[in-house]
This record gives sequence, C-alpha cells and structure tokens, in this order.
Amino acid sequence: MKVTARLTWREEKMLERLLGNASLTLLYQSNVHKNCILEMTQKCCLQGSTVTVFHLKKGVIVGVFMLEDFPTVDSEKPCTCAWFSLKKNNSSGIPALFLSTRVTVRSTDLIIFPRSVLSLGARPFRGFTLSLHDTVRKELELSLESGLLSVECEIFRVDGIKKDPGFIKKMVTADQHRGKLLSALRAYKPYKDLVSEVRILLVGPVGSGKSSFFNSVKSAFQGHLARQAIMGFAESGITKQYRVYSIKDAKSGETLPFMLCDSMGLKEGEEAGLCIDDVPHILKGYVPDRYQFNPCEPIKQKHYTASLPLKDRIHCVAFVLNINSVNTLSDKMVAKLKKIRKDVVDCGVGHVALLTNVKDYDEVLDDNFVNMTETVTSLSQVQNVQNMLNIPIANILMVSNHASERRLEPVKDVLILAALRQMLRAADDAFEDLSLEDTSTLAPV
Ligand SMILES: Nc1nc2c(ncn2[C@@H]2O[C@H](COP(=O)(O)OP(=O)(O)OP(=O)(O)O)[C@@H](O)[C@H]2O)c(=O)[nH]1
Ligand SMILES: [Mg+2]
Repeated sequence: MKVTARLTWREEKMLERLLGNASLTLLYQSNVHKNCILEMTQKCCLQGSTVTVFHLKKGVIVGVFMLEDFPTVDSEKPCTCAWFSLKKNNSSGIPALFLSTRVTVRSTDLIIFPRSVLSLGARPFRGFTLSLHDTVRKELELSLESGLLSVECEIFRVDGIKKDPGFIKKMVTADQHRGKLLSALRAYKPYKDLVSEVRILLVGPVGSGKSSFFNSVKSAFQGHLARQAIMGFAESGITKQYRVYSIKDAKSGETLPFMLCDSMGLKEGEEAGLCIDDVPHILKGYVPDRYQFNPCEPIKQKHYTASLPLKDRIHCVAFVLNINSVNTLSDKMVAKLKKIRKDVVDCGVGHVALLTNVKDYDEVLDDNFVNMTETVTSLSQVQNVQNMLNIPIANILMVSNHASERRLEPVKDVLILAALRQMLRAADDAFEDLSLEDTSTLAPV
C-alpha cells in the first residue's frame, strides 16, 4: 500500500532545507501502520538518520531529528538530536533547539533525554500521546497546554546529510539566524525616514559577482532561487545596462525599503568596462534605470545641471570583489577602485567592501555567527582590501552568492542578509553625517 505523508510538500521542503538540503523518505506513519512502538522501530531502525514528526492540534508540528540510527526496542543509546517546530503559514525560520542527548525505546515508550523531555506512549485504542518538557516548549515557542497531547506521528529517513554533529548544529542555528535577519530587514526603516528606499550601488571588476549578489538577496526574500539579473562570464562583461532593482518580500508582498543598483563591471584598460567618470553621475542620481553604458563615451556633465533630491541619489556603495582575485588585482584596477572610492567619500556616501566566492563559508562562521573576517583563510585578503580602500574591517563583508546550486542554502542566506544589513547600517551612518542642507530634498549633492 502506498502511504502518503501528512506533512505537506511545502513543510517537507522547509525541513529538507533546515537539514542542509537533505531529502526525506517516509518510513512509518501511526495512522496507517499500527500505533505500536515495536512496529515503529522495526520500520525505522538501521535506516540511518531519521526525523520524527508529531502532528498536534491547530496545524502545529513538532519534530525531532536523530543523526544516529533509530534505536531498536528495549535499548538505550546516545544520540545527536535537534528539535524543531513548524507552524502553518510561517515561512521565515523554524524555531529549533539543538540537544545532544540519549534515546531510550521500550515497548510502550520512546523517551528522549534529558529525562521526560518526550514520552510517547501507545495506549490501546488511544493512539500516541506526547509530553514535552517546559524547556522544549519554550525554546520551540509553543503555546500548548501542558500534559499529554494526542498526536499522529510520522518518521522519515533523512538522506544526503553530513554525519557530523557540529554541522547539524550549524544548520539548525543558521536557520534561526536567517529568520532573525529577515525579520530585522523587513522591519528596517532608513535613518529618520530621510528616504523611503536606500539605494545601494554595486561596483567592481567584471565577473566579481555584482549581479549574482542582487539575485542572491532577491532569492533570500523570495524563499526560492531568483535569476532576474543575467550572470556569467564574458571578457567584456555581462551587464551592460545600469539597473535599479527593487525587491518584494514574499511574506508580506510589499516592496522592501532598499534598492540594489547593478552597474557594468570595471576593466583594467582605458575605454573598456564601466567608465569611472560615470560614477559621480550615478552617485548623484542622474543615471536612469536601464541606461546603456558606453565605455568609449562617458556621460557628459552638461546634461545634468539641477541637483536631485536625496531620495534619487546613491546612499551606499558596495565595492564587490572576488575574494580569490583580491591579492592579484592589477595596479590599473586598484587605481580605478581608489578613484571611485574618492568620489564616494567626496559625495558623503556610505561604503562597504563585499567579498564574494567565499568557499569555506560554513566553516568560517562560528557558533554565534559572529563576523567572519577573523578567519585565517581570508585574513590576507581582508587586510589587503582594508589597506587598498581604507574600509574598516567591520565593513568588509563576505558572501558566497547563490551561483550554481539548485536550492537555497540557509548558511549562505545568513551571510547574504548579514551583508545587506551592514550595507544599510553604512547608509544610515552616512545619513546621520549629512548636514541639514544635504537632507533637504532639493539640496545640491
Ligand atoms: N561559486 C561562486 N560563484 C559566483 C559567486 N558570485 C558570482 N559567481 C559566478 O561568477 C560569475 C560572474 O558573476 P556575475 O554576477 O555575473 O558577475 P558580475 O560582477 O555581475 O559580472 P559583470 O556583469 O560581467 O560585470 C557567474 O558565473 C556567477 O555564477 C560566488 O559567490 N560563488
Ligand atoms: Mg553583472
């Protein structure tokens, strides 16, 4: 008989993502197979990692992931477990709790320690009941009545997961951080409401990952991979038009209070790539969306005389550099970057450096997801950028864009969203520094 999971497709995908893009296969379901611990263990032991899902009232789901094999009946063993909860219509982050623990299986109970955290009792004709320890209820943000709860239970085999407790802990924590960052960015308001949207300009060498960063930010807010901006490698660069992208939040359907402005890539030579004399015009807001860059013909000053309001100008510039080429940038490229930085500073615009193509991104994040710049692997690149562009370490951000994978990775999302948050902070710092004159809508830049 074919058994269909009660977990919806969407819930299954959320869980798979929580577990680092693993895949789930249903092994046991209490309302189809017997409400019997013996049957449960027979179907689930020796299957590798599992996730046990409890369906409670009002669409609340509580689950526990077990890294090691599901125990056999009448046995007790140490097990790496992670608890989580899912609520209907909540796509941002899953409250999860990591516990390294022990699991005991008896003929009528499945107990996950610390003692009495969970007991699953098969009472004749009454199905399964679940009792959760207060700590678990609190950590999983559950407002359930205490005592025994009737549940339906499903157990899935988890394939494609790293058999490393440290990795599991990181995956679980990453999802929590992702949720927190998303909430913070959704609630973000530019300093003193000086503008309704912060404009962030992405500049950097050809192929450094500017368009990919926009796609990555969009993906994080959409919950699926976005490929709006064209990405790839071409000698003369892929992006030829100036693009001002706004992003919608999939949860609220509303446009977020920032825009990413993608530009043509820089090239070493003269009359190749973005013309650096165009940059001040972009910063001052003169260049319209979809402007076709021409490396041989800079924008003419005389076209623009009137000053534009603050809302139309650029508020933060991100110097986008591939971390692998930071130490080998040619003198000509460095000179172009330095010239742009000077213009940025002269215009009083906030700025950060964004290093892309970071490979060891999940190793370099520590348990608390503190800044990654202290890692030894990227130290020389970070110092180099700091010296080259005179950007403080806190504003040298690192990401691995969603480039060639098929699904979103929570750890990548965390870095991408953290970088975006830092860009907005840099813009706010610059807003705070503006003179009264500058903040008036018609003031000259
Ligand atoms: N692995 C990896 N690949 C990346 C990353 N960022 C970008 N890429 C890849 O690098 C290539 C260039 O990325 P783009 O985003 O098109 O670079 P760009 O700076 O917009 O390039 P131009 O428009 O030509 O200036 C693409 O094939 C991307 O898939 C990253 O962080 N990691
Ligand atoms: Mg591009």
